[in-house]
Amino acid sequence: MNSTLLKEQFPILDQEINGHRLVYLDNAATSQKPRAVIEAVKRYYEWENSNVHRGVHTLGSRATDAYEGAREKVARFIGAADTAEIIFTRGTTSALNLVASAYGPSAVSAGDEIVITEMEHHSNLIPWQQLAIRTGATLKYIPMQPDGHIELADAEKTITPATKIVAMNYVSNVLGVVNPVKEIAAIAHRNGAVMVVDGAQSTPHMKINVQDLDCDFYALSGHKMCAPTGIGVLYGKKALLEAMEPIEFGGEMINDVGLYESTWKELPWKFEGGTPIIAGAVGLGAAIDFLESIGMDAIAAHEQQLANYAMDRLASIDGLTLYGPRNRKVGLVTFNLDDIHPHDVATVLDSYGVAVRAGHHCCQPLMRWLKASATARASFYLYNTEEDIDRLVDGLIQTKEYFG
Ligand code: 7TS
Repeated sequence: MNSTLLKEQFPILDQEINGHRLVYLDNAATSQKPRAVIEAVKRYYEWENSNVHRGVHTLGSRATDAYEGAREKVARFIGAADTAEIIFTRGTTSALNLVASAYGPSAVSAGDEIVITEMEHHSNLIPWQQLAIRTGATLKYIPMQPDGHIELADAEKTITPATKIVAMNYVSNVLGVVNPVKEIAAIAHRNGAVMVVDGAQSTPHMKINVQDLDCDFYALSGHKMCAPTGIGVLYGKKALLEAMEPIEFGGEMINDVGLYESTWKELPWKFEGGTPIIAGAVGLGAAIDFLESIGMDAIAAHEQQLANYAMDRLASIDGLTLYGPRNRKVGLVTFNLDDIHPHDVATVLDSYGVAVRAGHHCCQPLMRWLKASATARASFYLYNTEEDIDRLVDGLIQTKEYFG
């Protein structure tokens, strides 16, 4: 894998910011888009655009084929057994909310337990908090080790026969830790609970097989994996999705509408009310083709190498605090520099053309756990190089000098 050559496929990276070549290290927030994806969306609008599942005209079938073709690609990409298990959503947030709203109330009642962790992104925390408040269920947290990883023994202790739902991110967007979701799914199942995996930060960076993980639900966002914004996926096991009622009613999700009662389409369309995100799905399909042409294992290996290089180089900076486990599997590092506010760090880095994110990263409970009000984060992707990390390190040294 040649990241320098790959970079050339991302037009946005070929620019200067504040007089310096752009180094984009905010991939956990959103990734950049390769020409292949931009072209696929353009071609869709120039050649195929129409509404889906309704027109008998030629464009109607082209758009439907493109949309349903993207669903097939997603199903294959994440190892789903059936395209009926792939529901297009706006992203991870709406996918997780769909599970909490459509599955939650039927599965959880007063006295039951929902188990999550303190490292969850707000999108995988608030929906369960709300479900607990509304149903009278208890929200429980699997304890984290001092470096942020989870021990299976703690999961065993926290998950009990009263647990109905276990929800967890596969990869933390702050700690960069890879959670043992397959093993925790097995613990959940032994206790009669379902396992919901937030795959926002895992799907872009490693090979995913939902059947191997044996999770019941899996959520992902297209925009973090080279696809456009506004498209995501909820995977759910067919039997669970079949038993769930839709939460959005309207066009396209119905079978028959009467004055007082209606019936729904079969899966997956009963959860896709209204005109869907057709161009987004087409872009996601193109992003999957692009990622597969490079190979998810190659991407994972490249990122692991970058992350460990970054951890080593950052550790050499005096006054820099690194968060999360030392040994990295995914390309993401979170830190603070002396007592300089991370927003100031990010602002000075931007003046050198280096884009990182600063803030609470939508993980306020985790920030409290880390005893930090905010952190800076550099997150890598397939087009990043060791030279990009050198630029980050140089920028941090300048930042230190700037703040004396
Ligand atoms: N879950 C995790 C673990 C995430 O990192 C994010 C977004 C989401 C869920 C929500 O995804 P969305 O596509 O629905 O917004 N994380 C970040 C981030 O770390 N910086 O910006 C967005």
